[in-house]
Amino acid sequence: MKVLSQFLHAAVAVAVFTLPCLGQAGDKCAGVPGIPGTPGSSGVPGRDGRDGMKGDPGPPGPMGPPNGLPGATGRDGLPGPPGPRGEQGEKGERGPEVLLLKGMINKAGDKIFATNAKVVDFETILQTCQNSGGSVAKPMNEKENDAILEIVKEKNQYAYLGIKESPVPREFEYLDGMAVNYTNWRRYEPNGKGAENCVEMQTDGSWNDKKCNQYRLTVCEF
Ligand SMILES: *[C@@H]1O[C@H](CO)[C@@H](O)[C@H](O)[C@H]1NC(C)=O
Ligand SMILES: [Ca+2]
Repeated sequence: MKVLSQFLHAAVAVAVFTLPCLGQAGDKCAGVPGIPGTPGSSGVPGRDGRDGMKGDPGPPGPMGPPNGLPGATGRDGLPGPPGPRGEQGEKGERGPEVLLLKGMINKAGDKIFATNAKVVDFETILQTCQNSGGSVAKPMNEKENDAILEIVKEKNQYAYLGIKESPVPREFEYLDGMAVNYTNWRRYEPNGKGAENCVEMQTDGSWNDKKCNQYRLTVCEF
């Protein structure tokens, strides 16, 4: 290659120097050097080479988020079979009719709490209490909470209270819209964030926000 190129240079040089003078009519025969030509344009790019070697593994990725929150509580199971019949109590005064016969009554201050032992959804409890001339039991202090709790424990059934979630999630109010002045939430409750609009009392007296379509003990106040 190198030899060939040198040979070509040499050949061109020789050709230039040995060109015969073609001048006519006595012109001096002295060649003028020509202008250098313009460079040629680049050729098309070459093809890609073969794949290189596999690289090292990358650094570990960032840490993922902490474990997910626990899922929602499932629906309540079916109610258990009725317990054995208790002993007959003393005969009481005549009370609100619907509730008196099979029911149980408790007193706190000047409030009377009563149940008809029916386990139904919130809407039915609301209707039953209104039709009896009362309203759904709503404990407004510890003494009233304890009075309702006695009934709840006696029947061994959670009861809905006369408290509902306000339009502002996590804030609860009495059914007439008044702000609650006493609460007894269970630990981590209320946790429904707008999805559990009713409130149940559990068998230890603590409260839990709960959907309104469960079956709970009817307890009214008068
Ligand atoms: C809340 O108000 C009611 C009636 O106004 C009252 O009977 C009750 O004791 C109050 N509760 C507390 C915890 O102050
Ligand atoms: Ca809840």
